Amino acid sequence: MSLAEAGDETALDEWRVAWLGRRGRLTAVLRGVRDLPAEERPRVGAGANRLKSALEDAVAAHRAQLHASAEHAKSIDVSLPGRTPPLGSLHPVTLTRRHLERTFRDMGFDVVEGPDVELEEYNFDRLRIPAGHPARDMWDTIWVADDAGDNGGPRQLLRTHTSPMQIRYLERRQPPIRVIVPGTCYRYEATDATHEWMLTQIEGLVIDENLSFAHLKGTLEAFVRRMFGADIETRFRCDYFPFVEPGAELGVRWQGDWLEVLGCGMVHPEIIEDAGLDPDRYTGFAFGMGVERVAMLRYGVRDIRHFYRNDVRFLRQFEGRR
Ligand code: YSA
Repeated sequence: MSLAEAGDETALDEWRVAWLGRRGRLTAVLRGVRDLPAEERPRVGAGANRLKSALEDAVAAHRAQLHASAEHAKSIDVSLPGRTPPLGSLHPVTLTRRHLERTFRDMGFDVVEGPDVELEEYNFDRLRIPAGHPARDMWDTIWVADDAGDNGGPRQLLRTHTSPMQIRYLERRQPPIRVIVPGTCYRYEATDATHEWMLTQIEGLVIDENLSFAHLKGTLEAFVRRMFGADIETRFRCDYFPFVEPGAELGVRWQGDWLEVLGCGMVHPEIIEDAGLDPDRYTGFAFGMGVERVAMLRYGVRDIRHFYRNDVRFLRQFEGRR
């Protein structure tokens, strides 16, 4: 073993004794000096003594080094808990959207998504809202400036609701249909405690034979109870949307008042017919729900504008929630 290989005090002492101890190798050399011819004794004696003091210095230095690393090891408390790296958490609207999706999945719905940038045709015309129709005023629109539109091509916009996906889905699928479409929508409107210009909706579409308004009511009431518990108070009121007949809104009791959560209705027979289906055979219902409104109910948030203000003091309250 070399001196550098002596990893602890015991090994270091073994090395020291082997070289410098009473029976050590260097000690033997020193003892042998007296047996040498007289003219060689001074040279060999002086050399061996120099070597002895160099080895003693090396042993002392090595010992100091061993002590220093032992002290260092003592200063690390390996039993202390580690430092937790800061973790992000899910936004309350994402948490709510995922919860809603799970609830509808459990009720047998498929989940699909559609484009945020939509054609005017799908957002309005094919939902029976032609240009100039007063119902267009219900959805103040953010238009996408684009050459095609300006040159007479199809006009594009940021979808004002998720309902255009009803048309897109009907283009591809045959009944029975039971689907929800979550997604972001955009409206050119002033904000207040219950209105944002950017909002998340979940569209629902169900088409089959023999469906009536009773199925719509039963499905939405079952959903609301799953989501908020059996004691939640709900009300349906008549509402108008050009793509349904009849139309309704569903409100839930919230902080002593009613909060509108969704618009809904029986899919208009013309929309069923435009999809190439026989409206005497197929009927259906649809709904469009505001996810931020549901999140307000779920977490007791009184002002919708908190959600997108990005104030970490607000967002931190949802850490660790599911
Ligand atoms: C109606 C009938 C159907 O068969 C299918 C869908 C619909 C809903 C329709 N497309 C629609 O958008 N209706 S709505 O303008 O009343 O919005 C639906 C829901 O989105 C509202 O009930 C509300 O919960 C939410 N919402 C609307 N505008 C909002 C908003 N949430 C936050 N900020 C806004 N500005």
